[in-house]
Amino acid sequence: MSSSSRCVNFLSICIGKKKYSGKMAQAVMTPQVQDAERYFTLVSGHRIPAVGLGTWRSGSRADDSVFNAIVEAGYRHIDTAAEYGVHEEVGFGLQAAIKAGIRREDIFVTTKLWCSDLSPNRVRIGLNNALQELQVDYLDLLLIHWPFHLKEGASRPPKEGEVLDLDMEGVWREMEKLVKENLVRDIGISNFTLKKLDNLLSFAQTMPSVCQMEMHPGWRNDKMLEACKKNGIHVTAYSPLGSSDGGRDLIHDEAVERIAKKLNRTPGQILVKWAMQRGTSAIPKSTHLERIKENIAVFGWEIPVEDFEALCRIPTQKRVLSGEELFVNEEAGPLRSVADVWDHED
Ligand code: NDP
Ligand code: 1BO
Repeated sequence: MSSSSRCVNFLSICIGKKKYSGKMAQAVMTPQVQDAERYFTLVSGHRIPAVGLGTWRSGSRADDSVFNAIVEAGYRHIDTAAEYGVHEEVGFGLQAAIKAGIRREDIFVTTKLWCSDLSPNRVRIGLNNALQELQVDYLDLLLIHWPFHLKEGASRPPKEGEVLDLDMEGVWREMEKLVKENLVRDIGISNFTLKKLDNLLSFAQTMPSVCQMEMHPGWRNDKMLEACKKNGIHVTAYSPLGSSDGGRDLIHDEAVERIAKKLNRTPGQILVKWAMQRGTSAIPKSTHLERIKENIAVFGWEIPVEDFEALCRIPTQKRVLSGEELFVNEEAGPLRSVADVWDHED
């Protein structure tokens, strides 16, 4: 949305001892016009905003980032995870935004079950912790963060015996119950392979609505995108700018920079828009207000086909997040290599 399509009020909100201040952006375009571009519809019938705020590595700035993203920049989707250690900060930001007048039902909150909660008897505990820390009484989307079961407090990389058997069917059944009880509106997956997706679909009674995967022009991950599309599963692109991990500097990629200059946009906007034009939502992370605003200024324009295709031809396809540090134990296994993590599909 361009700044000319907004009217602005200044506001100041107190949550506990902290004051949240900002300029409140209010859309003045008709809702129908905004919605067509701003949302994707999930298999459940619910809608997911096309752009969300990532919170990995946001640390103590997560509360201000969330508040500013919602109130000042117009975001309606916040992506977080128990493992990011920022649930409480995200909760403060959400509460401040709600106090500022944004309705809870207009904000899409995604979080993820960490690997130590991936057993049937831990799913509800993980959910309850998330609800309490985020100060919400339901989640819009609960994802399996990574499809591996780790012992509580597992080392990185895991020691022998710290990667446990995973009862995926049992875990999914428990997640399905959370949907029936209206504690979670949609359930989904992340970091899955074709093999793991096929297995899940063989027993799922409630379809995964969303699959979150690393996706950017440096790791297109076309196979998973196609498989998800075929099964009606919406894909969210994580690390759409090339990752907080400093892994792939797409912001300074020659093709991205050239196209940004040609279209009079920023590299960040080109990368987010590329994700959207592939039919995926994207969750760029930033703790800087100007970048938060920049990354969502992606509506009302398109990347022309030839430039979109040039971005799809960027060579050196490589994951940034391989999962090696999290799950691989070369000597003891059960995952002895990155190839094992991804079922030898890359
Ligand atoms: P991103 O691809 O979003 O990149 C974030 C990095 O880019 C940060 O260093 C940020 O710095 C910088 N940045 C942000 N905007 C701009 C801009 N406009 N111009 C230049 N630099 C910019 O990385 P993430 O890996 O964080 O992915 C996004 C989100 O996806 C995560 O935060 C998390 O919520 C989710 N995720 C999910 C995973 C999963 O396993 N399901 C795995 C990884 C991520 P700064 O903050 O200083 O602006
Ligand atoms: C440690 C978790 C990886 C980012 O989602």
